[in-house]
Amino acid sequence: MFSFQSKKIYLFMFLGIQLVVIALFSREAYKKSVTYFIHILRKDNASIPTGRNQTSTAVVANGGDVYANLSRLSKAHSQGENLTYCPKTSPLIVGRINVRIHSNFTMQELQRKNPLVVRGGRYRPPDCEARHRTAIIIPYRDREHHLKVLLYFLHPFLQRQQLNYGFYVIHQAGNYTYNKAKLMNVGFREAMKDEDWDCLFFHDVDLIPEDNRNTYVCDANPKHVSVAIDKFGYELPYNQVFGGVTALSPLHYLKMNGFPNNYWGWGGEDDDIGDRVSLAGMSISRPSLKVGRYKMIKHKLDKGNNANTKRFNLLRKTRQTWKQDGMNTVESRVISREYHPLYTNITVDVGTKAGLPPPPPPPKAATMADQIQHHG
Ligand code: NGS
Repeated sequence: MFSFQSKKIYLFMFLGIQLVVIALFSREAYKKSVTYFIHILRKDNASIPTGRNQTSTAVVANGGDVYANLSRLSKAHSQGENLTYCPKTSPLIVGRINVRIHSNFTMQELQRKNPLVVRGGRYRPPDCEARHRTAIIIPYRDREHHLKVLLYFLHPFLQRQQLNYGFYVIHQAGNYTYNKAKLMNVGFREAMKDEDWDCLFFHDVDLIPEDNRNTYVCDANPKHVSVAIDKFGYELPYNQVFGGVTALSPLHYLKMNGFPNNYWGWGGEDDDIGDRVSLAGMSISRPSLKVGRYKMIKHKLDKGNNANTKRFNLLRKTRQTWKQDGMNTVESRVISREYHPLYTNITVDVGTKAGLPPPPPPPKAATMADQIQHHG
């Protein structure tokens, strides 16, 4: 059937194909070994930050330990009162961080890992004057495990960025339906009493940042920070999203009259906040998907935080309501302010849909009869 000539052609074609396959394989192997060496070089770079004047960031190729070499900081000598400003880009910043969620450590151990954090969860770099003052505001109820994990990762993350920072946990008292946005209004008010913060990070307790180049400082516009969450395949779920982790300066915050107080239960309040940004004439800024990466700690639905069935109606009215409801109308009663070693805990009664309950009666002055009884 086949002539000798055509057999020869097939033989050459077969040999030709084999040669192409061999060439492709060896190219792949070559590529792999180059990538391997780059990886080793980068790893070395990341583990030894080279000094204060270095401006580029050290990249941990496959995710590094956020505590690596951090003890160097605690050994740094303070130069007294007149510190010079920290460099514009911290030389301690690493790139990708290995976030392995675990909580098999005690709070005391965590304190020992962060020896420069002082009462109330406050920190400032020991050897230079921070360029930025950032408050972390965490709305909270009954998520002890999450808080522990967040503190574990976020403290060293922020120290690497050479920030002056403070942690505020805003704890809703009682069992009434959760109101996250109102808690954030309280957080803003209470944090600003302490210090002239130039940036406030409103931070979900279950989101752990995975890239240290995601700097916790404010932009010229309100910033939506948690743009790439593992739960959403590290993509923005929709264009107007403004929940999770956001960063606003006090000026941004006041310009949009803070956050709404009337969203009780899950959902919608973050979309309302996003709308406020544009209604107040600002726009949303965002870090890149590469840097704004977060891991979400998995959890079951919270008790007392069912989906808010009124959220769609409320959202339709934001344009009419944002100036009448927000920071200018927030009513709450702070029950306690506790200064823990790694955070300040503010427990607050935010009331119910019907408003705040009447204040508790003042402690009764001891009557003469009580005093006589007391002295026996
Ligand atoms: C939207 C919600 C937001 C919520 C976002 C992501 O649909 O409040 O989903 O939710 N808006 C409304 O319901 C109007 S998540 O999947 O992270 O639980 O933040």
